[in-house]
Amino acid sequence: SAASAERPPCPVVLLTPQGRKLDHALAAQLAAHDRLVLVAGRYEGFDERIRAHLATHEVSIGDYVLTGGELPALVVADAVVRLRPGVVGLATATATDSFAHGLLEHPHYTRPADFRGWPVPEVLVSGHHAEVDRWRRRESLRRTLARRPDLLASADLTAEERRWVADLTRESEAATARPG
Ligand code: 4GS
Repeated sequence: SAASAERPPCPVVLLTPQGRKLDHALAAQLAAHDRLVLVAGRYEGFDERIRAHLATHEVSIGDYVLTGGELPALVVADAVVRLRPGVVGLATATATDSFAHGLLEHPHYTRPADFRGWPVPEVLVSGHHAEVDRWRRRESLRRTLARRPDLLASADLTAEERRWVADLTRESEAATARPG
């Protein structure tokens, strides 16, 4: 019998600069399905009948032009597959990472605690886990405010985090206004 009679419908994604820009929300939506068809074109666009009758999604990985849709297909596959259970070591690693909670990641440090005289921030070697968590959330907000303030508008922040954003905004405004 026809495959369509045996399996639930699955997304059929055309990779094209004309599509919706890939983001975490779209990756998560695609990851909710057990199957995914990615359609990559080369040189010209797609036959309009593929777009009109077969595609369920048109997705772009960014506003630039490549020679084919294969790399965009791999980008979508990678972003989607890592959201599937068991693919990334800890289930929490993907739940706590950057775009899952709508903010940029805080800085990361490894060892040694001093490299060429550049120290790891003291709080991170203190062993105070609650303080480390606070530092990370604050640095995540600092980075998001500096580089992607647009993300803060839709981020889901606690009252304390909103206070930090207000403080950090004042700090950076003071730094900009300061002469010299
Ligand atoms: C993209 C992109 C892309 C467009 C494929 C010109 C060959 C090419 N696909 N996101 N024809 N950016 N596709 O550049 O998805």
